[in-house]
Amino acid sequence: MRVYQETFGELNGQTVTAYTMVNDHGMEVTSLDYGCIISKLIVPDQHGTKENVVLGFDTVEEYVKHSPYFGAVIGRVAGRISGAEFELDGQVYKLAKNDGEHHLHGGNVGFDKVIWNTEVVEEDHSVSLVFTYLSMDGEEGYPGNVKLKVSYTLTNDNELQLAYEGVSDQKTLLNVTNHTYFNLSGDLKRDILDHELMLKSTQFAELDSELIPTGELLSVNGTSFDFTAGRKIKDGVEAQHPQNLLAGKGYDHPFVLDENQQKEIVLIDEESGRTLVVETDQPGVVLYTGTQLGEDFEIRGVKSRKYLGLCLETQGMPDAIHQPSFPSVIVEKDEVYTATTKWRFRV
Ligand code: G6D
Repeated sequence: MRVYQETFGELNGQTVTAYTMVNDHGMEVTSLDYGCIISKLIVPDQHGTKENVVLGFDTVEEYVKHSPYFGAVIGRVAGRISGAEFELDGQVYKLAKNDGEHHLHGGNVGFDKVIWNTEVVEEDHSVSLVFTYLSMDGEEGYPGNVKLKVSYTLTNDNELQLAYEGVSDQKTLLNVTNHTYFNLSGDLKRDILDHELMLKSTQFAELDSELIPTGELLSVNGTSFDFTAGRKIKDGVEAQHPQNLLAGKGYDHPFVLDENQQKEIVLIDEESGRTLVVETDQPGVVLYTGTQLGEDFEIRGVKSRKYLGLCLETQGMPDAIHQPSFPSVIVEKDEVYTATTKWRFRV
């Protein structure tokens, strides 16, 4: 196991550093202190060929100009908050409207757009990057001074553990995730339409035309949203289900996980033989199939396009602050918020 770091670029006069963790079995993870962005994740295919399986760039400028949250930590609140405001104890908090009339992914300068302090921790059988950041009271409209810690730990079992922790000096909201776009084909050789996904989820959140949850949970039974026995992503592109059409011919939906930490999410690319197993302690996962990816830029020489990557954003349910039936994203004063997700790669 080893870690090395190098200067990646500069942002507003601040140096951006890239940290690369390498294990003994061909897995490498590169993360930036800018947005805790996972910019590269290299794993072998069934023939031992080591290739990158995430969407990312090699310059800060490209992230600033083009990135739809590639690889980034998302917060204070992942997903949309309808009307870009919420009420806590009779006080209304107004947030940035960075998605039409709504608030998305923590606002204009969310966790994905700040530079985090970084510490490297080396153990016998793992290496970790520990990112910390103090989000000040009123930042992006949210209450409370919040101390955040994000840890990425690479093991020799080809597993990356993502752990989030937050403590606020006032009651506030927290729902943190990572917005990595996966593409298991390797170096973006193909899109993700032939990836097969297995998801232990029998319900998903119905969205309205502005991608805001209506509060209704729909059954997956007999639909293109039923991944319980495995299903190719392209099914949701070709389906006529109103919710697939509404998501731009694909998926952009929160799924309620029926189980946690029981191999609840498995993504397979048959041609490369790569498998990703995701386990989490979070109640939900947003499956986003890159239906809004722009076509006006390249990603390491590959023209960006719809379906070039998919996100498995393990998290609380979007707009939970406005949906009493969803698990709460309210964090009390001095309460320790924690969330953990593991990505295990196999061939
Ligand atoms: C679009 O609706 C989608 C979001 O789910 C995604 O996170 C974002 O693009 C990058 O707004």
